[in-house]
Formats: sequence, C-alpha cells, structure tokens
Amino acid sequence: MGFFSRFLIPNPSPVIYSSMVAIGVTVLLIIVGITHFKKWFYLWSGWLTTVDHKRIGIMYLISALLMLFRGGVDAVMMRAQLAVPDNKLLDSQHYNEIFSTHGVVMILFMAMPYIMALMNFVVPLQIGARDVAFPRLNAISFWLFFMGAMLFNISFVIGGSPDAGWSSYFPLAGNEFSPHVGTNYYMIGIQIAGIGTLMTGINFLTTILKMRAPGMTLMKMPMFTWSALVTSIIIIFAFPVLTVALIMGTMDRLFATKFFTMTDGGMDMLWANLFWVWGHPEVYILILPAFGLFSEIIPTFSRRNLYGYRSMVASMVFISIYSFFVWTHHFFTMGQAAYVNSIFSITTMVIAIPTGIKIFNWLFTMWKGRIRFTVPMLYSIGFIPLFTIGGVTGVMLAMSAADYQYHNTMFLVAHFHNVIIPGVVFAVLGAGTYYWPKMFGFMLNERIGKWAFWFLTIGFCLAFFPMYITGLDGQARRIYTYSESTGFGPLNMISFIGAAFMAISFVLIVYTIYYSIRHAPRDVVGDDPWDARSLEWATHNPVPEYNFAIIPQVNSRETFWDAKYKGHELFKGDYEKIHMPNNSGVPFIMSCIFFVFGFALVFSIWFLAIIGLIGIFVCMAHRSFEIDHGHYISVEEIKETEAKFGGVNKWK
Ligand code: HEM
Ligand SMILES: [Cu+2]
Repeated sequence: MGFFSRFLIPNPSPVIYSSMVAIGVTVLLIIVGITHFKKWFYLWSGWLTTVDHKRIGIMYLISALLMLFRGGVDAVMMRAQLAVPDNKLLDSQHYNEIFSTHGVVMILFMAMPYIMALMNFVVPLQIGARDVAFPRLNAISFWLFFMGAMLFNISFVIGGSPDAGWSSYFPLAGNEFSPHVGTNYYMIGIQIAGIGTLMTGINFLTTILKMRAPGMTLMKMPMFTWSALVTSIIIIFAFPVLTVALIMGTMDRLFATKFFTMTDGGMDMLWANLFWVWGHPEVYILILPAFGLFSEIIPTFSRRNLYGYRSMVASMVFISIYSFFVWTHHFFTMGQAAYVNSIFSITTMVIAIPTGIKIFNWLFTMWKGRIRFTVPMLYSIGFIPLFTIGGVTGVMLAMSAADYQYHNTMFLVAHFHNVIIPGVVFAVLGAGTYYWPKMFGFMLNERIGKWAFWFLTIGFCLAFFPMYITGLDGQARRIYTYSESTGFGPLNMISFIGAAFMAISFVLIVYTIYYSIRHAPRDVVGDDPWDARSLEWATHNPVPEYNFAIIPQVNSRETFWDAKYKGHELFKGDYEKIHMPNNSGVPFIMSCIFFVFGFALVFSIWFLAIIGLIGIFVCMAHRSFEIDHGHYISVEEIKETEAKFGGVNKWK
C-alpha cells in the first residue's frame, strides 16, 4: 500500500465524514477558547503539570465522562441498527468496528478511569495521607492512560478502527482477516494505557501499605480502601499478562512473527488464554472498587455501620484469588476436554458464594438503618436486585454444557451488561454524586439526579432484558442484522427504546453538572454534607492542597463518626510545615512522546518510532539527573488557609 493511502479510512461513510468535521471543529473551538480567555498558562501550571492526587483524580473523571459519551454513541448506533430486521443503517464492516470500539472504550477507557478517578481522589484522604506514595509516577500513569485512549480514538479518523471485537481474537485480528491498521491501534493504544494502569497498581499498593495515618491497622481501613488494595494486587498480577500478549500480537502484525497463527507452529488459542487470564481478573478490577464504593454509600445513608466488616474483607480477598482460576469459562465451546470444562464450571460458580455474602451484608446494613433516599443511595439500592439478576444469569452461563446453547448469543450480551451497568456504572455514578461536594465544594442537583437515575434504570431494563429472550432463541451477538422471519424484530425495537432512555439519562447527568455549576449555592455545604463516617469527610471542602493540616489519629473503623459523636480527638498537636512534591512537566511531555511513538508504530513509520523511543529515554534520563526536593508549605500559610476554612476540629 502507498504511504499516504494507509492513512485513509478503509470503509468511509457519511457518518464518519461528518464526525471528522465535528471533531475538527470542536478541537479548533477549544483551542480558540483557551487562547481567547488566556487560559494556557493556567492549564499548564494548574493541570497538565500537576502531581496532586486530587487533580489527577478529577482529570480521570473528565476523561471517563468524555469516553462514556463516545462509547454511548456507539451503543445507540448499534441498537438503532438492530432495531428493525434487515436494516441498512450500518453495513457489516462498520458494525464490526463499532462493537469492537464500544467494548474497548467502555471497559478500558470509561469504566477503568472512572474507578481510577475515585481511587485517586478518595484513597489518600480516606487513609489520612497527604498524597500517594509516588506522586510523579501517578501523573505519568494518568497521562499514559490518556494518550493511550486518544491514540485508540483517532483510529476512527485516521486509518480505520479495530474490527475484531474487544477481545480481538486471532486469527481474526491477524493481518489476513484484518488487513488495515485498526488492530494495530488496538494493540498499541491499549498497551500504552495498560502500562499506566500497572504503575497505578504499584503506586496504590505502596500508598495503602505505607501511608496510613497512625492507628489505622489493616482491619481498621475503610471498605473502599480495602477494595483499592485488593484491586491493586490484582492489577499487579494481571496486567503484565496483557502487556506480554499485546507485545506478541503487535509482533505478529508488524513483524510477521507466528505466535497466534494457525500454521507454522503458531497457536490462536494462546491468545484466547492470555487475553482472558488478564480479561477475567480485569472485570474484578472494575467490580471490587465498585463494591467498595457501595460499602461507603450504604452505611452513610442508612445511618448505621457496615454489617459484617470482616466477612466483607474476607470475601473480597477470596474473590481476588479466585478470579485467576476461572478464565477458561470464556471458551467452553472452543474444544477443550469435558473435564477441563467441568473444573472451570465449578470454579466459576463458586465465585457466587462470596458475592452473595456481600449482597446479604448490604441488605443487613440497610435492614436496621434509617434510610435516606439520596441519589447515591438510589443507585446503591437499584444495584442490589439488578446485579443479583446479572449474577444468576452468570451462573447459568457457567454451566458449560448449557453454554453450548447460548454462548455467543445476545444472552451473553445481556448478562455482562447486567452485571457491569448496575455494578460498575451505578457505582461510579452514585459515588460521583456522593464525592462531588468534596471534589468541587458544591452539591449536584438532587432532583435532576433522580430523574437521571430513573431514566437509566428503566432504560437499562428495557434495553437488556429482551436480549435474554432473543439470545435464548438464538440471536447471535456481533452480527449486524437478522431477517424478518426470525421474529426478533419487536424485542429488538424495545431494546432500542431502552437504549434511547439510557442516552437521555446520560444527557441528564451532564445537565445536572451544568445546572449545578450555574445554580448550586456555594459555601453552604460544610465539610461533611452527608453526615458520613470515614476520614475523607474530616477535611475541608474543597480539600486544601495538603489534605490534612495535622495528620489524624485513628483508633477505630469509623474514626470520623467517633470523632463527631463519641468525643474522640482526631487532630492532636500543632501545625508544622508540610513537605509537598513539585509540579513537573515531564510526565505530560513524555506521554506525548509515547503518543507519537505509538502512532509511528501503528503505521510502521520506523524513523519516527526511533526518534520517539530516544525521546522517551531522554525524559527518563532527565529525571535521573534532576535535583528536585519538593517544597514546604509554611506554618503561616497553613494557619491562613485553616482560618479561612474554620480550623481542623471545627465540627466540635
Ligand atoms: C448505553 C448502554 C449500552 C448499550 C445500549 C450497549 C449495547 C451493546 C450492544 C448492542 C452490544 C453487542 C454488539 C453485538 O454483539 O453485536 C454491546 C457490546 C459490548 N458492550 Fe455495551 N452497551 C452499553 C453500555 C456498555 C457499558 C457501560 C459497558 C462496559 C463498561 C459495555 C461493554 C460492552 C462490551 C465489552 C461489549 C462486547 C463488545 C464485543 O463484542 O467485542 N457496554 N453493547
Ligand atoms: Cu470471566
């Protein structure tokens, strides 16, 4: 292929051309806007170079919301295409690209950063720390994630999108069946983002083990911190497998190695195994922090401590270990022996037990509580029955013999959306509302938030429950249309209407944010607007740069609650100067070079790749020779800030 023709979209359509124009215009508008309001310096010094875990958390949050829209538009297009039989809205190739990018974007570039946003923002506050263990590494992690996501997203306008599904099975993903550069984007975009995630895992493991406030033993840690700890450990074990699999896949595509070919000693099942050895734990990387968030929200709005703390921790640890022993349930039908299937059937079903324990603990927490039906609590209450349905259909899929009937049908699509939407999406939306005042100092509008919740929940049921039926009747997934005679039409139309409801709910969520920025009262929420129980609520709103002027003394699981109602003294002693890390432009610049490097690899532009690689090493070398001891915040400055906020022990 000629040099320039590789940059063209292989399968262009009016939709793509108009999106290209829209993207171009938006980028231009943003640049003009920033220039007009003279915000470049603010952007650079306040955000692009920041190493503050709170700001990094907020940047993750914004990226996740953007990607929610990208993935959501894909979802609506798919449902529109399937709404009626023999539809011609999208052609098959375009449909392949859409479900592939939808899956990747939703899992890796929406759900993951959403979880990372909350981990970044909440965990250091919850353990009474001033930042994460490696603040600069944290910035690198974010920027690598961001650049990986952007690289993946430009596949849409330059060169063509991946089309082999989010699991990118070989030989489908090999050059023979996927000749354009789409899958290169997949391999390299995810690789760059994944390296960032791996470093986040290491960072949070260290942070949680090393930086807890005095007195906070492991068994006194708040539940969300526990979930972040367990998640970090899963990341550290799972992501290297992905890294290696992606390297091998990239080599197969760029250098014609034969790891995953059907001939010449290659083995396509090797990809399936490696992918799911990472991929199955990955879904627990998403769901465990979500469980942690529900465990924060439910006690707060039930005005009661969490029921069964120890069993919550134990079940989480158990799930994390077991998540590595079930991956084969993703290919029951790909020809392994019956006894292998039986073993993995059983290990898969066993996961339902600890999960069930958690469900009962949440129910018991609410049982004797006095419930307040706020938006975060609505999401948590909605989660319980819906997630349980998703869990039950998961056990159905785990029966390997029965799976021969409904694998690769819409039944599966219904199942995993049924766990991931009520589980992860509800959790991050609920927690986003819950932590909003901590992040920004004002509340989100509850009325619009409740509308969004109901649209999402009803839309969800309408969109996905019909798929259980069409799936059992044999409607295959990843197929762009079906004929009239199948009779799938009416149920798919209902799904489409449900998807439209969900789209409305996302618009409402953005509207709540917009409305609240404009109209929500400021300076009235106080530090603890929900009457909560753990340490993150013991600092001010919004949180000052140093988090805590004095490091708190912990002596119970719900230290802040005890400080408020049982007279426990949280902050003892005087102000001392506080050491904080300096901002740095290197993480951002290095990640930009990573982007260029990745882009060069996608199109096999070797000289540019080599320049990029050199650039990356120069950045690293620069860091080794740099002398940077951070800076101190003086006692006067702390006093000034604290006076403005009302002092450390002001709730007394
Ligand atoms: C607005 C709500 C959503 C709708 C209407 C929707 C719709 C769909 C549809 C119709 C498919 C199947 C395409 C096919 O097999 O032919 C699909 C696949 C998928 N969705 Fe969603 N989805 C939604 C939200 C999400 C979310 C929130 C996530 C994850 C966090 C997600 C992850 C996935 C994944 C991983 C696939 C599989 C892609 C593949 O087959 O390679 N979806 N979605
Ligand atoms: Cu799995």
